[in-house]
Amino acid sequence: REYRPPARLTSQLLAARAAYVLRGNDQGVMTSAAPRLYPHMWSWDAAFVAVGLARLSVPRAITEIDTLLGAQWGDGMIPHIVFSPDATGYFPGPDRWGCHLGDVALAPPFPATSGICQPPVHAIALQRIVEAARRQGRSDRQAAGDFLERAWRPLVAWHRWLAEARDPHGHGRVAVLHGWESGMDNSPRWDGPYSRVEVGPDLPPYTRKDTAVVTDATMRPSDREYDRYLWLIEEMRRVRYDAAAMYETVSFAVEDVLVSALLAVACDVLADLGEERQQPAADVADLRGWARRFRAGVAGSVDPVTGLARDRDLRTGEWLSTPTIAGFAPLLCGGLSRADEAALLAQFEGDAWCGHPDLVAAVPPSTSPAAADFRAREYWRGPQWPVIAWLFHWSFARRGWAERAAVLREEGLRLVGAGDFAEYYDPTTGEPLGSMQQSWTAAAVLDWLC
Ligand code: 9YW
Repeated sequence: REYRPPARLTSQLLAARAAYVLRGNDQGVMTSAAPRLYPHMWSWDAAFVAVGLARLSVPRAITEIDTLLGAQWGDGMIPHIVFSPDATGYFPGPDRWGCHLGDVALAPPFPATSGICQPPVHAIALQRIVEAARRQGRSDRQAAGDFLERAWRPLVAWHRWLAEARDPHGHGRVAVLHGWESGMDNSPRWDGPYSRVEVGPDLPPYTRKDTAVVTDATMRPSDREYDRYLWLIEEMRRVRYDAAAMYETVSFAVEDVLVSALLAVACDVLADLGEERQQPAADVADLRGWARRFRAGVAGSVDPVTGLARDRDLRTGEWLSTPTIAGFAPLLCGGLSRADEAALLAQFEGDAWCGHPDLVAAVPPSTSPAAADFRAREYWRGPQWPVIAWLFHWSFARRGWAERAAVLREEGLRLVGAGDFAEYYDPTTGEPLGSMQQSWTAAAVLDWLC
């Protein structure tokens, strides 16, 4: 509790600094997720970055998503990392993934990519770009219209791939085959499934690079966790990233309730845009069908005792009920009865979550501060992530809960007010942690302030 937060910047200065961060991380046609720790493009970061960029330059926001879609795989998957040809400072890099080396049929030869995906928030970026363009002049509106035309098929293909390759039995929940696919790498949600991943004796040796940048190793996943992360990649490589084989064989396979909720929302957002802009009716019908299916899957995961949504381990069949922010997935996509939704909202705002008395800012921590698993400084095990606050803010606004959305914005700005644009924050002290000048943090702030 020693950290003493510096003074809050004015909104004007904070917005200017956020713009400066995105400018500084801009490599031309892609924005690094963070300057030193993550010198490449990450899939869901790119979508949030585009939301922020849309406030500065509609064409530049469009370029960001064009670059990402340029790396889409032949089956529709959008890879979780698009490697910058100009940067090397990240492990596992392209060679460890081995996707660009020729024997992975579906991967593009260039740019090099990873072989897994991340949460499908890209339709949100498209919608925000279209919306930002509406407030601009004719050329931006034209550019956004053309972009929608060109992004339509790739985005529908991406959602189709998630629905088919990652939910082949129609459970209404998307399977993730690596903790990284959830975007919440070492969340306690995954402790059970990871404990069942047995690292093979033939895991090729490796050297981490992240702990050279974030020198307080306790803020990052442990070496044991990394062994498992790398082992899963090994398993995927051995089946040449074939989606069906991966779903059957990779030793980590979990239905992710947050990703499922985001897919449901993203399908509706895209379908709304498609209807408005005369895209093919058959695509719109597919999107609506997936939205319904995944919304139902999310609602069906709710724990009758706690009211929180749950992930499900596909390898054991068991529901995973660790109380993390993912438990609030139904608030993003809807689908609960009014009473259940009201109870879940009360829980979100209550003293085990946003309203916990120890919190500096009332935005959702990644894990409940009231839970045994809570670690205030350990990555996805407790800290507050501004981008997650933004996501709930955006969803609440979309669902018509204007006052609640306004509170998340105000509290989110309190969290990031000193202008470090940290990756995550200690909820009990407000100390900025992980990487500074993180792009998606700056993007969230820009959207909030501009
Ligand atoms: C890593 C880039 C990414 C995010 C993830 C986050 C982290 C990468 O950084 O993962 O190597 O730890 O967990 O959600 O997209 O910001």
